[in-house]
Amino acid sequence: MPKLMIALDVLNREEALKIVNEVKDYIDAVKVGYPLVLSSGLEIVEEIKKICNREVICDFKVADIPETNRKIAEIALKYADGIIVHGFVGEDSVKAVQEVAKKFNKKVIMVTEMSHPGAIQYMQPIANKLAKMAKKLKVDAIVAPSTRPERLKEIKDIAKLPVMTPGVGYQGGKIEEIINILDENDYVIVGRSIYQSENPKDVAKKFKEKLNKNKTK
Ligand code: 3DU
Repeated sequence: MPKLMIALDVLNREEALKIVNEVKDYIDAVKVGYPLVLSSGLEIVEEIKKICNREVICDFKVADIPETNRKIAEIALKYADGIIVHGFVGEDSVKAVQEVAKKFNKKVIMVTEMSHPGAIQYMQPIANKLAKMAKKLKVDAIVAPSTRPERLKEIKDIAKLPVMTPGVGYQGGKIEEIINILDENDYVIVGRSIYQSENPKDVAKKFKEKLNKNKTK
């Protein structure tokens, strides 16, 4: 059964911790990004881990020269279990982050094709190449879109790596349409559908059940 990762894109510490506390029994991992870290500080990662004892990944989509990437990774990976980087900046920039991650025994997750409509414009044409690069570099996982199941499958088939897939819920992706592509090493990322709901706990539970039941193979 694929894992459920909550994208915790809320803008204050109290709300973030309250949601983690509510959903902790139904999630396998937490993704934090600029919205929460810029408003609450990177220490929020430690606080989240204290509450739920789950993997926490920093979605910083790091996309700079190797030297700057290295500095960002050194800071983020003191706290987080993994960091998301962009692949389009080239192998050297990704490798710089991998070197830091190796030191801390943490994960590097590389974006191939994003899930929003605009990703078709510039990312999709190079995404299969990025998937090949991810495989070559042996990153720990890749990001690929659940809004386009056929692309998710193609990218996963090329990279042969675990996938963290965003787009389920608010962006239109459906678990039923991707479940047969995924396995127990993959993560389905859900943000707004959980944290903006009236009852995040119930919604997280429902997503978890869907991930468990929906496999039709
Ligand atoms: O659409 P949601 O609210 O379920 O959130 C999706 C999360 O995944 C959010 O943090 C966004 O920044 C991130 N993400 C994508 O949506 C698409 C990508 O290709 C990569 C990350």
